[in-house]
Amino acid sequence: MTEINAVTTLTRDGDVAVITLNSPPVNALSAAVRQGLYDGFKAAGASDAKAIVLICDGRTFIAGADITEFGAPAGTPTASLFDVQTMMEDSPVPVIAAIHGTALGGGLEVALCAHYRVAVPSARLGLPEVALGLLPGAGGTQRLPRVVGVETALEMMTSGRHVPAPEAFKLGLVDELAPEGELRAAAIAFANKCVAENRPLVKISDNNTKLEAAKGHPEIFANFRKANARKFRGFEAPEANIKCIEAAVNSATFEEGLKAERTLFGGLMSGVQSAAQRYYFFAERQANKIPGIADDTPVRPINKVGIIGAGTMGGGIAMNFANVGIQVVIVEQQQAPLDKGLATIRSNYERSRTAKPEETAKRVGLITGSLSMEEAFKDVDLVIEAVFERMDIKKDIFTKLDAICKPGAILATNTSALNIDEIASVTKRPQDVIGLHFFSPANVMKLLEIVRADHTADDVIQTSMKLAKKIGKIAVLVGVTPGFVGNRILGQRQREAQKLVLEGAMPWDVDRVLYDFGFPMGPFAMSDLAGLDIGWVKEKSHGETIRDVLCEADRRGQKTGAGYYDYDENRNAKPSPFTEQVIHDFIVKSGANPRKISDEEILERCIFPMINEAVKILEEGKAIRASDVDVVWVNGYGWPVYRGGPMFYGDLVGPAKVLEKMKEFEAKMGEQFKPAALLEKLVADGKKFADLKG
Ligand code: 3H9
Repeated sequence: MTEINAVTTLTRDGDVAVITLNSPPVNALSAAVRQGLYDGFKAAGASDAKAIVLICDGRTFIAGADITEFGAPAGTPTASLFDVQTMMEDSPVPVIAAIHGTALGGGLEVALCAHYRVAVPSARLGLPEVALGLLPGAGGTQRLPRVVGVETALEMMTSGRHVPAPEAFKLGLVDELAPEGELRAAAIAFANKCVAENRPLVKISDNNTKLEAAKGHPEIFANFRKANARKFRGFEAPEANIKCIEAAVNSATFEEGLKAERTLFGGLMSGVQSAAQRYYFFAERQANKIPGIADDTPVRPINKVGIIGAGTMGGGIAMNFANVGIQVVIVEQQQAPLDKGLATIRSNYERSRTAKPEETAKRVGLITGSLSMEEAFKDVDLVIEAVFERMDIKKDIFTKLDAICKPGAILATNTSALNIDEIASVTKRPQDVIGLHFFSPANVMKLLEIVRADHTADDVIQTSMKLAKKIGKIAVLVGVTPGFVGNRILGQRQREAQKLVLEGAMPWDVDRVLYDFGFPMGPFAMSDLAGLDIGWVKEKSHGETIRDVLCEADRRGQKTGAGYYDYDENRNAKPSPFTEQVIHDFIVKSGANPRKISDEEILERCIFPMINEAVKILEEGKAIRASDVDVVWVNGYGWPVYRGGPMFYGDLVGPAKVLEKMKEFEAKMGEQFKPAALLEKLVADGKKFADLKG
């Protein structure tokens, strides 16, 4: 064995040279990996090997460029990725990439420069750069469509999808599927076969057949753009990816296409969106790290979960566990709501069709119902309570759970607002009590706020964090505070949206500004969708708020064809003269004059108090770090990922500007805008929001 460098070795198996990378955690293309590859291929090429296999140790093939190097000052000059790729493509002997785990981004771009690819069935291949606000910048945009065709390349590159190896095999991206666990032997055997059969040295860049098919058909691109306009709204990277494939089709040579790719890649790389999306990639991973709780903290086994409440929330939560093979028992007080809840779960599964019918049946079978907590919960490892937001009801439930559940069972509440310390206080085991705040619909939404109460044990937190990952959630650990992190910040935006309307902005003005900022919809459109009558009681309604008047007029949102907006039969919204009149009357009644409010003011009034509130949350230690706030808002509240999150955006605007505006608003409109003391300090110290820790 020859050690090429710290992360690369070269070995020999008969006529085949084997280059092995070992650069944990994901064999990303760091400077050392690139240099190792370059020197490894050079050494293998200089030997008498008749073929070369590139394989990786550890959990995965190369998972892409090393994102931590992006934007960092260049170190000692090393071989570039292009040098490595040229060396591979021009090798006089066949080069075979042996793929397990994931071949992503630059990793797949390297593999595409091998003459052949062998993969195990569990491997996944893709060009996910779009998720980082980028495009494949090492020839991937030019090579992929040459292999899989233009339409498939468009879909793969703009979705960033990780394609399973069996599908990649059908697409021609993989030449042979190797038995699981036998990749090295299979790749070497494949290499020997190439030699024995004198197989051609396939150079993808030379083959234009699939591009020719798309030449003269600009409608392929036009249709694709049109079909995905909603999905791509606001993002720069999907369009740049599409342009690269257009360049592949329309350029006279491979090199010309490559040049277009370079230019577009450079544009994205220096832009704000990619910076935000790359920041967010690490923010999400950072959220898993809990200071003071080591990653190897033991977890409690969770094999059976109990849920109280078969409503929309309880049912959605149950599906998460059944989806990963965990048994669930749901308890309700009455048979009818229990039956209804279980039927809804069944129909949700049938409608979603995410799994094969037999798998769906298995999942449905894992969820049972009961009318007795005593019966159902005596052997559960975790109970999640998802009933009305009333403290007396929750206390009653937790008193019972304390008596019923086995020692060591985790007792969780899905409350979105109530004080979990108070709930825990009725039990003799507050160390086992935690908040698991799912977002609706709980089987779809990714975010999970895990709420640490005063006495919650470390292993209960660790178990919850690991369990969240297992069920596909993105978990953020937060502290007990009204509304926790997400809703507490949301409260600021909602309050300002309402106030703006009472000063003269129309609901559709506020919605438009927030929609243009990148939110999927504004607060008033959202209210109409959810139903204006949520929490509204007819008997107690006396026209005291705009909502009261709208509900009294039977304008209860989309479901009644009218709310803040008027809706046509296809639920298309139109500004409503009725609502406008209601608002006008309210303003006149208050003795004020409606004023013209600029889009800039709408945005700043909605967003800056959110940033200020986030700083208060960090000041109070209710979130661990600034980036956790961003993870909550991107995942749970539709903050556009290309703006990083409220904290990242705050840094873009500048803490000093946020402070200045909050002071200005405070002077004009009072206390609600009082800047957080920590915001004042942050500005005085010349620091950034990103520096804040809770
Ligand atoms: C690119 O390739 C551009 C090219 O076109 C070239 C242009 C010239 N770099 O996610 P995990 C770390 S762009 C550096 O928890 P999993 C990650 O931060 C790149 N670090 O594991 C974490 O560190 P820590 C295109 C990376 O098993 C650890 O690895 N490629 C990178 O759930 C484990 O990660 C991508 O976009 C990286 N590229 O998922 C793929 N990737 O332990 C991005 C990961 O300190 N990566 N890390 O927190 C992924 O999608 C997932 O990490 C992967 C594993 C599926 C690979």
